[in-house]
Amino acid sequence: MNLHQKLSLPDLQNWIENVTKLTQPNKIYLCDGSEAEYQNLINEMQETEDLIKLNSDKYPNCYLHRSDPSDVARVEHLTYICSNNKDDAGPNNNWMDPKEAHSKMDLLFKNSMKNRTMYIIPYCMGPIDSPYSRCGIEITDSPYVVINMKLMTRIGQSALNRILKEKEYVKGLHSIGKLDPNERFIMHFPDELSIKSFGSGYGGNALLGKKCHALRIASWQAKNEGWLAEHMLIVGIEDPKGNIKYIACAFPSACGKTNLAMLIPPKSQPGWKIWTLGDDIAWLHLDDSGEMRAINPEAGYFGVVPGTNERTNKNAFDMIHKDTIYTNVGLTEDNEPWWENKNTGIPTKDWQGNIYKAENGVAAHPNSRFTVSAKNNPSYSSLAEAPEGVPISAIVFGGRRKKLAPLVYEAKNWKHGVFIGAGIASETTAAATGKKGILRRDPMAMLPFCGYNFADYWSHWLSFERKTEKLPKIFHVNWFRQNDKGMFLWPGFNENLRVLRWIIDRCEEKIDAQETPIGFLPHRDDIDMNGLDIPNKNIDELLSVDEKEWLNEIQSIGEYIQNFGQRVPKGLLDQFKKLEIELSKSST
Ligand code: GTP
Ligand code: SPV
Ligand code: MN
Repeated sequence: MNLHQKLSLPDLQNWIENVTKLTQPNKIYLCDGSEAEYQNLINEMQETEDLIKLNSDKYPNCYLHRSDPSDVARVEHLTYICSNNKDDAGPNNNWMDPKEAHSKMDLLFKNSMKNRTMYIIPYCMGPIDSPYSRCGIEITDSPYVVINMKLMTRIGQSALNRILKEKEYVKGLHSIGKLDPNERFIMHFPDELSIKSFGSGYGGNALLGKKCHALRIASWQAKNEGWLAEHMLIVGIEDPKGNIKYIACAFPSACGKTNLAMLIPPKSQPGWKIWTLGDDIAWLHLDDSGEMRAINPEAGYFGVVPGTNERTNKNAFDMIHKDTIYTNVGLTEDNEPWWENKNTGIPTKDWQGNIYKAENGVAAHPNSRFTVSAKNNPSYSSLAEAPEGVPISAIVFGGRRKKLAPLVYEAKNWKHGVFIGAGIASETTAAATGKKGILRRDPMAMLPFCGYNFADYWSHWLSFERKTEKLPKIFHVNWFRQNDKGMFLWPGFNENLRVLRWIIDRCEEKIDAQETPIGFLPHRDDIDMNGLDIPNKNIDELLSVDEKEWLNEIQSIGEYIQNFGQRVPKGLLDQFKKLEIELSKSST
């Protein structure tokens, strides 16, 4: 069969033909998703030095990719939502008129694949037989993208079969161009279900199934169809009796999702187990009975490397010792990957391949990443491929905040929970270019990823209360509180299970809590501190609410949401007013 016959959908054939004419590739290759194809690409990329083979005794089937030094993170200022109607994109997005955006992009794509192979990657986001899954096709000139998509999604013939049957799929066009930051744009066309990305080979900018499709485009589809596409991990927590509860947690980029999703219970918590469903994205649907269920649209992890070690995240540490693509880490003399806080080995080369000198800074880029199939995770859940997903008992929001936000608190009801999500603030991290450590509002951890106007997004969240009485409870956590010396007050990582246990106890209505204006906080004795050596004053600080500071916080949230004007739902403004009144009363 020739390519035309294999892609037997007129719309798909036309698109491929148009892209071919525009980009002028040397060769066209339709990916079948096989292991042999993966291995061939790996071999070719070693020849072109796009990949370096790592020490095969200690890191079998592992490779290092070094990206262009100017292309190491997402570029929020170059990412656009090109809705037909500007107001649909909202103040939370950069917007460009779709016609203008297409002509700008097509100029860049003109002849961009000359002397290159054009890869066609059919992919499925979600279990291949799930009614909740959605497909797409990414066209790219980057073999690095192909091998990453192979690990991160389900690519190849089965996805193509589903596309030919459903006739609806997201069209993603990608070229690395010249990797010139001045010719780099990530454009989304939600009304057309299409994406055009040029000039970057970095994960979130180039693996179009991930943030571009599964969040920006999918969030818009979800709004129109009554579901949610969220920047959330999904995890199952098994108690010593064998009961498993599932929760979904939204934390901003590089704020602990991967770590929480594969936590190993500390020794002092015998009998508890953690099962990973997903570490970055959740698609949430109400089933026929009104229960909220989640699937993970992805099939692999694109995780932050620095900080991963035996103590912080042993599952990830073990998992990335085989079948892993590393991007932008350092190297040891023995050709082993090295990163900050690996706690073993000595780096000799930095992430750009230069001789490593401590005085020049880090060996691994702070946003260096691993790509690995979820199947390699020791805590991979047997329900991760279940077409019907898993029932969600709690939604947990979080952020990276040195001050103010307690370790954990619970929303009083759904509306209040939506307000808490809308008010998330977090310190910026290396996952995006720009200044780090700046506190910014990041509603539902979706600021860089919501494909439409936040005001409409909040209305959509609120609408779920009218659809079902079985909604999950909503919580907020903060693992990142510091004392005045800059030390973390909470040990975090595996010890976070203690907080998850409180959350589950609350969901099961096993314990009561202290009511405060910002929500329900744990009674000190209800968080199991057995085996932890934390000064009482730290615990008091972690579980306290400074009402004066909170009044300032709520007013700043109020100012933020009012930037979204007339479209902000009344339900959210009411929450703001109620809280402002309550806090003004109690803080005077
Ligand atoms: P994205 O992949 O960018 O969406 O990030 P993520 O939310 O999955 O974050 P990840 O789990 O990779 O953690 C990011 C950084 O935070 C890593 O350097 C971790 O070591 C660190 N981290 C994660 N959990 C904790 C915690 O509980 N406490 C502290 N102090 N640091 C943490
Ligand atoms: C994030 O930045 O939230 C990530 C990495 O998960 S990326 O895929 O680049 O978006
Ligand atoms: Mn993420």
